[in-house]
Amino acid sequence: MFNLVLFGPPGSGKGTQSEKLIEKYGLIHLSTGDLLRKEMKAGTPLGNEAKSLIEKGQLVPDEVVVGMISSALDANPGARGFLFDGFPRTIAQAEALDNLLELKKTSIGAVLFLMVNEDELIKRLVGRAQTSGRLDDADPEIQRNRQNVYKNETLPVAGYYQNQDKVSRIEGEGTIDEIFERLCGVINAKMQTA
Ligand code: B4P
Repeated sequence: MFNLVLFGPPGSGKGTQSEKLIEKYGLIHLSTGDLLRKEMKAGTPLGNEAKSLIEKGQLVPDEVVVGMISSALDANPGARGFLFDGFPRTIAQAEALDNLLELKKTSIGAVLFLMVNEDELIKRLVGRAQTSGRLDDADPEIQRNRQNVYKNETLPVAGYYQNQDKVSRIEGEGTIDEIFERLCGVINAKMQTA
């Protein structure tokens, strides 16, 4: 099994690149953002709780997202590997993920960190707002809040994986295909030594 974490600030292209990576490597895509939006659309109690936080640019509680990931891992027993997109977003989530994977006798093979400067991120999210219908994209104040939450709560996760020597930093600006090629180069090298 080979498991990847795609890491980066909001708007860095995690969702965009995940679509291409799962196709190439046959991995199961686990995006907590997508899972939460599905719950919101279905109007479940979990979805309603998530909606009130996401609309403010805040994170959903750790136990909620960890529960979702745990169920998704159990639902895919024969997977070749998982691509975690937008998860973990806190140190507590990273620790919980390590424990869940250990129970399944596997671990994270690589953490790919998409590096994009803040002006470019805001530009992309403003662009996405025009088509996504996502309430967390529409308001510049919420976007600023999301970038702050990222710096305070999510960026330390990179340090957590750095201590395990698993982080590869990848230039996240350029065309979607250029970035995809950079990601594949790193993944291929990691897979050879795994
Ligand atoms: P997510 O759904 O994870 O989304 P994201 O971080 O906003 O975006 P992503 O990096 O995937 O960017 P994308 O490819 O779309 O999170 C949404 C919210 O859910 C969070 O704020 C949080 O509240 C909650 N949540 C999710 N996971 C959680 C967790 N684990 N714990 C707690 N809460 C959680 O790209 C952005 C735009 O850029 C797109 O329009 C795309 O077309 C464009 N783009 C992509 N690549 C480009 C390129 N190379 N050049 C130009 N534009 C590009």
